[in-house]
Amino acid sequence: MEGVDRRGLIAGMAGTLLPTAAWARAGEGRLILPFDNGERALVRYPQKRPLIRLTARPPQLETPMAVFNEGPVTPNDAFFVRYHLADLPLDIDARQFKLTVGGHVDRVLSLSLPELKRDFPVQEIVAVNQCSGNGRGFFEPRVGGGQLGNGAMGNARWRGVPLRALLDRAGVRTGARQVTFNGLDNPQADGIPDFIKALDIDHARDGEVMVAWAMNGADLPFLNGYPLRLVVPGHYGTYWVKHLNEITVVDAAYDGYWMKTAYRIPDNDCACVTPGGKPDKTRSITRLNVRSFLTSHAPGAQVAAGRPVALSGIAFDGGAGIARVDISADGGQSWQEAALGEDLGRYSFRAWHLSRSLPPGRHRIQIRATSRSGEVQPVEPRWQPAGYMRNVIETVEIVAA
Ligand SMILES: Nc1nc2c(c(=O)[nH]1)N[C@H]1C(S)=C(S)[C@@H](COP(=O)(O)O)O[C@H]1N2
Ligand SMILES: [Mo]
Repeated sequence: MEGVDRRGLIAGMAGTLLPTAAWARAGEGRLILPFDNGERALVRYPQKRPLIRLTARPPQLETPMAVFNEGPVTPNDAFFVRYHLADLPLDIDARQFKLTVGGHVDRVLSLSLPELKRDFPVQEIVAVNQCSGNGRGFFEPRVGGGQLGNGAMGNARWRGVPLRALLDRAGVRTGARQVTFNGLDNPQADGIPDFIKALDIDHARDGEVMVAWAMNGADLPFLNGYPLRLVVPGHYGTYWVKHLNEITVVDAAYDGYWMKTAYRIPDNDCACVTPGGKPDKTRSITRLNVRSFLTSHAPGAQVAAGRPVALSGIAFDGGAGIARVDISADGGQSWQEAALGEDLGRYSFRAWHLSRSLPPGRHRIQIRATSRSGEVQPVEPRWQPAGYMRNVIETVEIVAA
């Protein structure tokens, strides 16, 4: 599937640090500096522009930070890609495809794509899909797993059917506890179990969780789950099952590997432990915490001193919505409130802008978002062994001359 392999080129460049040059070349599809996380190869996959390659089998692609400066909605061809199982479907016949809804229900549904699109209410929601491990590569001390920069996130307008409508049509029987979701990718011979996720029945029926077939007005890109994926607004990407073809209502808590063993976080208020430590008790990961980024300037960017600099970026949280974004240019000693852009809904990226001039010298720009529920980004990074849920106040150093 992979069209471009620039490993040789990257190997030749190893060790060089060219922040602004790398940034400039990002558009040409050669090198990228994903915000302090080293240079990486860009590769081109079907329906995608060149993206940062994390792994090839299965494909895992990260979005270059510069893309988030194009606007609060992430273009389909730049949206990140994450898979666990190398045995993913390589071609799907939309005419043969069926979605089944079964298990603890009165009647099993088996729906073709035209039936799904025709026989149920249609709904749209703008929501952020972010991988639990987004920013894992910045954890100190280092943790195992994909060393992601901050590009394993994206925001899109999803269109589909509310899951509740499907469950109602199937008729959920009393005693139902959870709903499980399985897609067309298969378990691996080396023992990695099938990727199946579960939501509590009340969550599954909240009217917001949806089975989506379109993203930003087009069919889902193949690598983002064609022809159907689950959209779980405000929740980490792990629940957003791709190539979704099996929905099963169960009358017990589902205890498959991807719920019981993987995607667990420390069961305490901060979902964190002392760096290097181990939690005594864990729970399943759920909602996104509040985060924000500067997208207008890459680390090391040069700006004119003493003249207004247009700083801008994005903020989001797990569904309360963004109340405010504050910017510091002195490493967190003083803060100035930024203006917020258009509100596309409480699950969406929210753009922010601030114009300010900087005296000559190096400036540590910090971005701090506060949600409408009062959640604010921490000054010190929180640590956990799986490297999930990074949301420390990010710092980007820029140079005014
Ligand atoms: N079928 C399937 N769906 C999946 C996964 C997977 O491995 N297989 N990974 C999940 C994880 S962990 C994330 S972060 C999101 C990423 O969505 P994307 O690839 O569309 O960006 O897909 C989720 N859905
Ligand atoms: Mo993920």
